[in-house]
Amino acid sequence: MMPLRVIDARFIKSAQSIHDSLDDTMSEVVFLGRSNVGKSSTINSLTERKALAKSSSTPGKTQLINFFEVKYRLDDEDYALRYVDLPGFGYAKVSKTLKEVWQKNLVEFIQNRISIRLFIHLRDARHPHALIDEDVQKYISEFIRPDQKYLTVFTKIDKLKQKERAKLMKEFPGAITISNTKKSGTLKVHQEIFETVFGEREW
Ligand SMILES: Nc1nc2c(ncn2[C@@H]2O[C@H](COP(=O)(O)OP(=O)(O)OP(=O)(O)O)[C@@H](O)[C@H]2O)c(=O)[nH]1
Ligand SMILES: [Mg+2]
Repeated sequence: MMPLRVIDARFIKSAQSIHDSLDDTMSEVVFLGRSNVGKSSTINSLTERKALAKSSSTPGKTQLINFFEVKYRLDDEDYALRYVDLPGFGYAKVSKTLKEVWQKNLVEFIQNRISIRLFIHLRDARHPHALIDEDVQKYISEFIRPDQKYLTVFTKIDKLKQKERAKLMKEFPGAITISNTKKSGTLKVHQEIFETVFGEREW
């Protein structure tokens, strides 16, 4: 069997809200998480591009809803979907309601966008119990549809020692861990994306 791979990835459009977004005819995978957690870097790792999505060490780099069209190839067949890079939610140390910390436009987008099939919630491997992330997970669980899936991906796993990694994975068995600096973990994320959108496979 030929391996699953991305054969094409391109930026299509930035939108301010659901109202000026692309038509909703193609399946979408959204990347959401705290500012600076590595959403844009993860999109670059997955697509093997250095700067498809703009990343920066200064939090708040991504301000708009950014759409990318991504083409996968598996066994000589091509499959198209979209990645959506979202602005991060804030740095609140104490948990607040989502509406307070995140823009209304984003809440509207993630709750009402028909074409979303997968929510990839990126979380910092060093702070797995951040209140804001626990709130986001709970919040998504309140409106997630039967045709949608939720996935936790821990970023910056390179910052953890082996023992800490093992502990994290034991505690979050359904989660995937990645490093955008070491380029590890991306295949598993691709397989989750592919299965969610195009159906289950034997890998
Ligand atoms: N060590 C390490 N650093 C990472 C990893 N992923 C991202 N970074 C760094 O974290 C910083 C933020 O990355 P971005 O991809 O811009 O984060 P973002 O979530 O898109 O941020 P906003 O757009 O501001 O919400 C950059 O300096 C990246 O180089 C990782 O897996 N490991
Ligand atoms: Mg970003």
